[in-house]
Amino acid sequence: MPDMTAPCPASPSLRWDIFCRVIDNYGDIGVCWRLCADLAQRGHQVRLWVDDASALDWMAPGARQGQWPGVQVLDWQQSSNTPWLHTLPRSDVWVEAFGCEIAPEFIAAHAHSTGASGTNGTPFPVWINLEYLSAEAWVERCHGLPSPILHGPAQGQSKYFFYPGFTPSTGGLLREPGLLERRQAFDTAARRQWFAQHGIPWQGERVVSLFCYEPASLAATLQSLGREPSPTLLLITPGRASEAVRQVPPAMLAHSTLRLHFLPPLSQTDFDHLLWASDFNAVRGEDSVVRALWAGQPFAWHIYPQEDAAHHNKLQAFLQQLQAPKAVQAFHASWNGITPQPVRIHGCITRNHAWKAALDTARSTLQAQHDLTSQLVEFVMKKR
Ligand code: TRH
Repeated sequence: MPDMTAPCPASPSLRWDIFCRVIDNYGDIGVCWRLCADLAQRGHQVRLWVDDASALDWMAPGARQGQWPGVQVLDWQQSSNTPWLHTLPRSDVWVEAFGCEIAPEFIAAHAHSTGASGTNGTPFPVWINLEYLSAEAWVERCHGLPSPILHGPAQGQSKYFFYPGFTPSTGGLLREPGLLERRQAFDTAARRQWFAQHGIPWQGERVVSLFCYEPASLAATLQSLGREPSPTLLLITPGRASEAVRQVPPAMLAHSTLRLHFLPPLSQTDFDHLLWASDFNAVRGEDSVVRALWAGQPFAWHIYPQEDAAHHNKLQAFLQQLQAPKAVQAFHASWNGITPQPVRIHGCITRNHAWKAALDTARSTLQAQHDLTSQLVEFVMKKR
């Protein structure tokens, strides 16, 4: 049986242009950066065009200064600087992340050097529209579909929809080579050392990390946790999670067994370590939920809310995919404000053996599938 945890068979080094517009929060740049770093680690050359790279200063220190071999971070504005674009080496792949649109000047500059149909002897780049992650059934139907370009300098070409997902018929999940081995090697000693390095006052108690928006049942959940006889250290990420905790009425946390510790922003590498070092992870959005899966600890997901409540189906599909026990489903419904159920932390945050078992099974299945970057490279090679 082939080793599916390894990247797909060796492929030539390609040059990639990855486009990212930061809408809000950190998921757009977080996912794009992980993809860039993963591609570079596999020997590809990547240019990341982004309209707001500021989060990279803590997420990937040195990235903006060009200290990550294989990745160049470029200002989105420059992607319409036609004279300068003509001086750049031609790329093999374009990735538009999450529906952001490449500047027409960029497309025109490329079409000029390759010919829209590759008639100058160099193929037009494979053009990928990288979509958001969902476990819903329609993802399998839409993954890989072409979308013909009907107008403009790239007329006659196609973009391809590439959907991350949880089944072999989707684009898979980001999982860089060696991740699971590094996770496994993060033992008790490494955990203790990581806490010490980061000035985290761990006294051997249960550790819960908190990365969320403003969960409907945050106050009630923290109150319940604080009433447990066994103590908990809550590690709170900066920004919205910290603000939300600060809004919890102090009386609800009085005489509590919960200790609060506010964290500074961590690099993506250390964010992973946080998830590995915690017994339970409350995560949010797209990237951190995948990292929580790979971390292997029970978790709760605060899904990114959409105006039309489309996230309700998305959450349900995700929990079904993982075969989440009833108690976990109920916790998610209250955490995400979908139902005003009373909060029950048992079965999800505490006494969560069934949830852990379900996640172990799901993770083994996911590990046996090719990761997103391997699949993306394979897809591009087929389309070239
Ligand atoms: O920040 P998010 O809520 O991003 C969201 C979601 O992805 C959502 O689906 C998307 O539509 C919206 O953005 C536009 O959650 P996410 O996706 O987990 O991204 C957070 C990133 O920040 C992730 O890569 C982990 C990283 N991170 C760190 O590197 N260090 C930190 O200290 C923290 C708290 C996060």
